[in-house]
Amino acid sequence: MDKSLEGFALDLGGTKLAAARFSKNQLVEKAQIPTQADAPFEDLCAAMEKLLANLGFRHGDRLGVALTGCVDQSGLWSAVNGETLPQIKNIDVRNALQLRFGDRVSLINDAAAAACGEAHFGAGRNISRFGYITISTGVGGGIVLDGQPLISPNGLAGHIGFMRSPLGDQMCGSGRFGTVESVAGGRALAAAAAALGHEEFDAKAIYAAHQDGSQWASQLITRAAHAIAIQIADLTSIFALQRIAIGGSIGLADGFIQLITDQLATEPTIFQPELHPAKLGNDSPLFGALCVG
Ligand code: ADP
Ligand code: BMX
Repeated sequence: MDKSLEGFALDLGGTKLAAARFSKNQLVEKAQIPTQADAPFEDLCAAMEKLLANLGFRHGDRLGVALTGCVDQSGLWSAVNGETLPQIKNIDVRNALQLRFGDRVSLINDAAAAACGEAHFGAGRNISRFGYITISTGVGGGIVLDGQPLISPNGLAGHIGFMRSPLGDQMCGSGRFGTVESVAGGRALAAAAAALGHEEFDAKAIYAAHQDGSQWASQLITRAAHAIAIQIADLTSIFALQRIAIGGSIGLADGFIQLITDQLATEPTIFQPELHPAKLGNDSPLFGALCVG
């Protein structure tokens, strides 16, 4: 793994598209726009190109790309939750991005990238059994054992949002019923609010309502944190994780980690790893995208 940070990175999530320029191991410049989630791949590429151009990218520069969804070893990209990016199914993303940006493009799942970023530059430094969970548009994750990310040829390894939750009661856009993502992801929170008659609330607004003392919003947010706490204990039983970093805009929202901590405290101690906020904040996928591949 190349752990020096020199070049450019992109992070395409279900809600935002971020780009950054790195120099001498530092993030020196960043730009961000909303993800056009319903747009065809060509439009997403055009948005990436524009963001990168504004940061001074030139064809052939080093570029690490983190993508929400599954990227397999042949460079095919598919959304696992088809409701997040409806147009992204079996897209030959490696060839397309290499044609557009040059040969020095590498690809990785966004949450796996964030896990690597945190493992090498953030909350997971010097931790041999480390996990990362993002609670964002969806719920994603990465496991890094002795510095090595858990990856698979089909790109699915680490897609922990698609674990079942005992709190799940909805169909997920992945086709699995009752996933953690269908309880705690931002899209799921907005759908649950709409089902309660609060159609105009996205997850950010639900969180603000929770902080303002709204009971329905607090119930949704507490349930999401509970689902994540159960998931953390499950993951710890499999991987004996010592520390988990929490990221994503919901995960990093003020007080959310405390809600997870409160629920995790009801589990036997052996299933309770240390919880930390992602030290790189929302930039973890950008750091990780550039330090792998
Ligand atoms: P992405 O999924 O594109 O990586 P984010 O990590 O920003 O992007 O997650 C997007 C989700 O987080 C959306 O559902 C959005 O409503 C929600 N969100 C954004 N800001 C906040 C906030 N301050 N508090 C709680 N939720 C937020
Ligand atoms: C979903 C899945 C993962 C991703 C995770 C977090 C899709 C489109 N995405 O579980 O690949 O890592 O969300 O992604 O199936 P984000 O969009 O919330 O940042």
